[in-house]
Amino acid sequence: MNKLNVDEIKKDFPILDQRMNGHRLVYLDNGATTQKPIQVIEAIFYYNTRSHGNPHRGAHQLSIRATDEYDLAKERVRQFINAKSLEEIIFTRNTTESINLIASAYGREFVKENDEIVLAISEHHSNILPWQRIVKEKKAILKYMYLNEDGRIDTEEIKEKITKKTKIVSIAHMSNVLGTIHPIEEVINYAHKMGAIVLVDGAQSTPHIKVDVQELDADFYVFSGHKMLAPMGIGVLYGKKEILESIPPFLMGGDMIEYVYEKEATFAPLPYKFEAGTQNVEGAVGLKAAIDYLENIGMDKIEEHERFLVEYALDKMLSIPYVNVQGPKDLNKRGGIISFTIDDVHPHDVSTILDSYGIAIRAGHHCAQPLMRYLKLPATSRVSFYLYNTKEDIDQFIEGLRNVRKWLGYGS
Ligand code: C6P
Repeated sequence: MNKLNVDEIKKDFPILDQRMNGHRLVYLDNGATTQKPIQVIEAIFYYNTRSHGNPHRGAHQLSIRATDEYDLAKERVRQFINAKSLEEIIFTRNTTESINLIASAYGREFVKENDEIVLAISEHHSNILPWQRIVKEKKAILKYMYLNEDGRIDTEEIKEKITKKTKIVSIAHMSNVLGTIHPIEEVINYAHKMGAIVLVDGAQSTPHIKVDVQELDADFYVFSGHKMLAPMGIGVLYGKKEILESIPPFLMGGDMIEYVYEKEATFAPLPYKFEAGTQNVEGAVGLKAAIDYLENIGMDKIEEHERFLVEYALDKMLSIPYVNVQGPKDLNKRGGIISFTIDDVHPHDVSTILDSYGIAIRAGHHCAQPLMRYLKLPATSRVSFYLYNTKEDIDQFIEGLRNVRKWLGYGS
């Protein structure tokens, strides 16, 4: 088997080579954001020292170089998710902005009174609040697909909630809390049969598994660069060309116009119509370098490595009697995120105690309060893995975990 050489990979990430609170740093908060390899840091440095200018706006060499870098990055993203054309790739700030763009622009244009919008109960607030607003504005109806005992959405729930009244289904490919990989192929097929369009929130999936938007037949697919080794402030909205063409612009301003008159304007073709204002070129350059890095290693190998880490961590965690793991136990139905609680200890304390052992994890409601309420949990602790994590990282985490209750004065 062609395994990842994680020791070599780790050398590319300068931030990981440090001690934290007197311990070897173990970074297990990749669901929140990921670290950058030197290749990404250098690509941004070279761009800033050789090619920086305002793209699409100047005839001078630096503007031309910036335009070329921006367009090259977009082409790289197109290949990465196998979109049909460049017109279907829009750069945004992040997943949140991509979803807001669709909810506002598509929602305002096409959602009518009594139309239904269907989400999963496990959605991140970024995939709830924009829909709540449009539903209020349009007097439409918001419905949720609930999870079964295993933390998944099953076929009955899909068929019960998605109906001929459904206009839009918006669902995460992978839950940021439970790690559940939702059956989005089934959701997309069924929603299309019912005449609805589907937005897939790929914030937690795109960094970890191979995504092919044409094979999935998703109408919109969105993700953030900073969760896949790229800088913060660059995100992607993929949309089918014919749908993007049918919706009005979201933000109005420079670079998204064709002609502007005193009282009206015509707009630029796709994708520029949705990219008002000066673009984040260095973010795009960083995203391209991140994709180069990931594909050079191989998304299949990254997925396999994370599966190994999850299996190893789950096995150890499930053997500790006071640790309660949330979400699917079946490895085929989950990605590299594990949420858990420890008997008698608040998740924030778990996180603070682990930090004192050099281990970075996240605790809280993970911007998914409706899910927490549904699970009847105030909060969870969460570990989330990436390609640079090792078996040793998990061993250090488990050792820290075993100390949490002792720290607070419990016998074990
Ligand atoms: N989840 C987490 O720790 P932005 O902030 O726009 O890059 O991503 C928002 C977002 C949307 N959908 C899902 C499924 C997400 O996980 C996130 C970000 C982080 O879980 C920060 S709250």
